Amino acid sequence: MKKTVNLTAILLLLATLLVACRSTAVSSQSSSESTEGKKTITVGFSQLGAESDWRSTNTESMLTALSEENGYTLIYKNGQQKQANQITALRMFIQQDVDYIVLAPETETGWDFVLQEAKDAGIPVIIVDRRVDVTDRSLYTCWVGSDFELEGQKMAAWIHDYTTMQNIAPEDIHIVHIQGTLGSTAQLGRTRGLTNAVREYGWDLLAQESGDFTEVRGKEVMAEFLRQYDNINIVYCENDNEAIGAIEAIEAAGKKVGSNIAAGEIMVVSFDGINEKAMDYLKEGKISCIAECNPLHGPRVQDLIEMIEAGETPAKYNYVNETLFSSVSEIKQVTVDGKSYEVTLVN
Ligand code: GZL
Ligand code: ZN
Repeated sequence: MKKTVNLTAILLLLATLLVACRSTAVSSQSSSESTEGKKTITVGFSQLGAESDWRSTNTESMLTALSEENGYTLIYKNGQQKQANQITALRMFIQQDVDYIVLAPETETGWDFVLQEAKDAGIPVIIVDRRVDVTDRSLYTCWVGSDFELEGQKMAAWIHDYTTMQNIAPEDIHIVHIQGTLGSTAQLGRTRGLTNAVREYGWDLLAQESGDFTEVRGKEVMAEFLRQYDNINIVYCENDNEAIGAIEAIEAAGKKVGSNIAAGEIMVVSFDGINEKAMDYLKEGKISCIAECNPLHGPRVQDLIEMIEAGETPAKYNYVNETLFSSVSEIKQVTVDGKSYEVTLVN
């Protein structure tokens, strides 16, 4: 009898162990299950940096949308403005076999290899904000962001309409151009918008230099331009942080910013419309026009992931609609390639 008891005991012990390890397996499975028992989606998000107000608002939007309560496990990595750091982060996400990779790329080129590794690992990649320039576009599932060239074209159209209204001859428009991070889609598009207009209208483009989307560099570059040129009457800044820095340099040089070019004011235009100080400057007329660049991509990325989860195929390129902000009440809309765009008056 003793033998049988042992055998039964052993069988009982084995069964208990089996259930235990199965439940561990289940619980480890459930560790990726949120409290409501729904499977959480693990996302690796590589953000390019923290160079501007736009960027921090964008990061906040992404982290709020891809939150635990929304059913996500988010691994967030900030690249500190270095592509190498972003590539390292993507390799880590692949190692951890995340469900999705979301990439906000610093510049357009240099992504082919690491995105191929993600594809080989069967991990869908969503690009957000700036674009990647890869030979094989199947390396990413989709992109969401702004039409940066349209932003530039709308701004150039606004400058043309405004200066025409002020009866300023094209050859008397002397522009300095503070560019964004060279090679980023935002810089490439906004620069194309201006340089095409310079060629089309015959404006005098005095100089171009990157301010890297930061206030410090915007101020340094503007101070340099003021030392080189005494006839600047328009400053085309590729984001608000640069514009704030440029205005500091202009006022430090004893000059006045404003839209009254004929009276010798220097007209500043910019992009983003996030930074509170820049929006105040817009109301005061220190900045004459800001092309909106909407950073709230969190909910948009969440929608894209949920579409993919539901087995649907999202559009490859998902553009956000944006406006022009201006305090110059006479210009209520601008036309680009025959299409008209409302101007949102801010005062
Ligand atoms: C545009 C974004 C740019 C912003 C800048 O979508 O990539 O980068 O315009 C930011 O403010 O630094
Ligand atoms: Zn002149």
